[in-house]
Amino acid sequence: MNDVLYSVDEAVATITLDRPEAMNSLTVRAKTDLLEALTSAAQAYAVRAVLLTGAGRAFCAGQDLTEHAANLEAGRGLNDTVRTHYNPIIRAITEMGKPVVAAVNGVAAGAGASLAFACDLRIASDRAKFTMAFTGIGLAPDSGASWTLQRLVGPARAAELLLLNEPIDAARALELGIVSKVVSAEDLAAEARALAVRLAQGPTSAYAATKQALASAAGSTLNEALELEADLQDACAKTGDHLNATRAFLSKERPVFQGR
Ligand code: T3D
Repeated sequence: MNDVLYSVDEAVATITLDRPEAMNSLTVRAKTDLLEALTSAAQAYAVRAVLLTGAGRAFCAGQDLTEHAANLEAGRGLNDTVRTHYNPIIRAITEMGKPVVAAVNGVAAGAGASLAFACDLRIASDRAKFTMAFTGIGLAPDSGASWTLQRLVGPARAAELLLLNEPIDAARALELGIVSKVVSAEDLAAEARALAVRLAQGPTSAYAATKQALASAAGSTLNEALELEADLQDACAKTGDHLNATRAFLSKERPVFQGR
């Protein structure tokens, strides 16, 4: 991997977008690296949580517009890059049976904002900024922003953010519910890591089931949600983590989750 750093420690896979000179914007190579890193994290048994962040002063400025302009000028258009690259990345995050935390260290623009929205939890530095950017260059939302953003902030706010493309700072993002916590830039790495480590020590199977239930319920009827919850709960109830945690509760001890 050239444009993404990948490391695993304490069952947390940290994925760092690493093109700080171009605000971690996404070239084909960066997107390929990102998908490879996410796939590795999803498949590695030893990984139980993922932390996604950016190197330097940006989280991710979305599509690399230098590469994009070259494609346009050469008449290659979008080359179906959304289906080929962005959609698999978003699915890798949302379908991964492990929690994914975005540590939004700086600006998140366009597909960079979409990446953060696709994560399960978002913690931001006080220097973070979100700008939807798409309409600013005559494009419509991609990488799931039309779906995720309105679930985070409601349809009216999502329309406002996507149509007007006005940047919002970290404090406003917290107010709108886009991020769950804002910390100082100096504290972000440690705070986000502590959150990811906490999740990595949790009931991984139950987290996977929770992600699946939430994703499904967003487009299902109450009866469908009740049915899926029953199936997922049945599966969770058969895990060693559930048995051990129940025993620990009755013994007034802290549960130790093995993730299965
Ligand atoms: O074909 C397809 O794949 C379609 C898919 C599209 C998905 C999308 O993501 S569309 C949205 C693309 N992104 C944008 O439109 C954002 C463009 N960038 C900005 O609006 C601003 O740069 C930021 C708000 C992100 C940051 O502003 P600021 O003032 O903090 O920094 P800056 O001075 O504008 O940028 C710093 C450098 O990063 C600068 O390079 P330089 O002049 O120092 O050499 C700038 O050109 C570069 N940069 C920033 N964003 C991008 C970028 N270079 C390439 N691509 C970028 N997206």
